[in-house]
Amino acid sequence: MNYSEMVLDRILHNSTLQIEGRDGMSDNPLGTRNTQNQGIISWVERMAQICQPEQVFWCDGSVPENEFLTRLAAERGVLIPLDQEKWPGCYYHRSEINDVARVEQCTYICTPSADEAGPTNNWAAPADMYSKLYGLAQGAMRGRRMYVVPYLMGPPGSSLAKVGIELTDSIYVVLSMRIMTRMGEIAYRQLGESEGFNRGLHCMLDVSPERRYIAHFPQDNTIISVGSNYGGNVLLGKKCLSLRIGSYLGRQEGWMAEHMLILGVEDPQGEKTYVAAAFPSACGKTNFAMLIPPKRFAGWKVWTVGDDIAWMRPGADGRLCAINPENGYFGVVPGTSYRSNPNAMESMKRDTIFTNVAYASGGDIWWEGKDNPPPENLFDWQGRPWSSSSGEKAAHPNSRFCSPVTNNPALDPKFGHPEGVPISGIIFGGRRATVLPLVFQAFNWIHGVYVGATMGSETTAAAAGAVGQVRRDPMAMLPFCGYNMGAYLGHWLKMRKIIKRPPKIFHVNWFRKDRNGRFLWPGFGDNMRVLKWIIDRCRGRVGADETPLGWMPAASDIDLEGLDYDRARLEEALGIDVEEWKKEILAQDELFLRLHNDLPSELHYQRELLISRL
Ligand code: OXD
Ligand code: MN
Repeated sequence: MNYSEMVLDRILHNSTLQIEGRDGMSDNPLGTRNTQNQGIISWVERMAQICQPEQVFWCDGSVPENEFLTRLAAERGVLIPLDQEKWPGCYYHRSEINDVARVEQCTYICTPSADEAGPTNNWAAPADMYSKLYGLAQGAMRGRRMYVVPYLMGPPGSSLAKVGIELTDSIYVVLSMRIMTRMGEIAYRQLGESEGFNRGLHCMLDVSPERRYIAHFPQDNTIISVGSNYGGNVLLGKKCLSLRIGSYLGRQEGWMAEHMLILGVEDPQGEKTYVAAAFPSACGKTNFAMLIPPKRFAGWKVWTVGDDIAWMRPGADGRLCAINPENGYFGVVPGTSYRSNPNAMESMKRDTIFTNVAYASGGDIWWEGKDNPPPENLFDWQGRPWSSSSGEKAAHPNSRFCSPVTNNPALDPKFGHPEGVPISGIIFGGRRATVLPLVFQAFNWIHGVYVGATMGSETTAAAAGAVGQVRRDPMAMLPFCGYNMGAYLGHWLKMRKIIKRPPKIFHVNWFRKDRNGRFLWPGFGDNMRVLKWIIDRCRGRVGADETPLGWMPAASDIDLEGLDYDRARLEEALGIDVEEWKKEILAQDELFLRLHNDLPSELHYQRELLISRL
């Protein structure tokens, strides 16, 4: 008996509850129980006994169900239909003002010992957290529906795919999960009779930061999220299962769950090279994953496999193979335009849920950085009338679009392949105004692990808290690692032994600025020029200079044709300032001290080697 069951036994005694679903319309089968899996049935029953919903609604992910729930959400004001001519199938949602981003201070890893969660995670003892959260959930769905959402992360039939069941009292969550995951029968089929599914319970409660917990129980493959309705906290397939629980399972089962986009670069001869890239939240993963090459690269094409999460394991040929477990994009909206990311604009043109952008009467929407100026009669994300003189942003900086991947014109044809795509390169990158050059390549896998582990980035609006401060974010996984970060880095080192043909590892920084605060590199589509060098390195087609940081291109190695840009700025973007680097290495102390007990010694050696090279 695990901690969850012990706590449940204490709370529930012998109470029973009918869990057959109904939708209130006797001739309509929507909502009725749709699985025979005894593990699911008995767990749902126990959760319903705790939450005491008026009704249990078993979701099947079908079109009629989606229409029914969308109608209901619109009737209740959870979704506002947009102008259906202009935005077919699109809806607008406003969150509570206090519930607009992931909350790392409310996110817990509940392992039997604090050591297993490690010094970078909030920890609570599983029995204590179960008691607290089942206590909060008790009777929390009285007078409400409990939706049972079966979902599959990953392509059906993939050995990497995982099944989750999310119980939620939020229609917004159900409708978003239908976009973000493969929802319904497909999940039951993958699971069969097995009880090996992730158990996720979500209760909105009163959406108060006082009662907000996102708790993970890796040993039980269980997640409980209460008091929020914001995507990253409540779409449990995403950060909670795919990264926190996923990283824990990956270590046990010999694979990797990473905060990485996956893209394929096709050259004019049709040769395709796949890379995965880890950037912290809101640092341009979606833009990079959907990059449109500049005119100079006519005949080249970038294909998107994923924009946020990669699950990877060695394939039959010894290369690392990656799948995107998700089925949708939950991307940051402000700054997105036909100039910055046409494929994202195409992706959100239809069947999209927008959250916390600005709303114009008549059913239009707007955000800072959109191609057109703000329409008349605009209301900000809080519903207040807005004009350009308001002095505040109309759209929340972390406002989001939630769109099906199939809307993306550049979706890679291998997106749904169960075996995934072979990864030739891994790219790490942060948002750094100084120090970090535009691009360099690690000398080998272990050096690459050090480069990823010591990655730093300026904080963004994707998480609640101060914006713009440099924090160490190993592999962009600081908020998402479901166990001890030191052990996680050890897992990366171990993977080297089971990947016969490991990808090359790179670091990029699109955000370096000059003395006047201007970006040194144009970014966006022109990142293709750097990507081309990376691909050529992966394929052993181009030389590089050996520098203290790793292999680097000379400024003349980056193709600048067709770009109105001074090569001297590229030289500055590629520059290594030894004094700045000494400070950078000292700044890594914070991480090294924090992880000291569990940090693999290889990373200490790598740091020494870097010092000796400077
Ligand atoms: C995201 C995040 O939403 O990283 O992808 O916060
Ligand atoms: Mn992310």
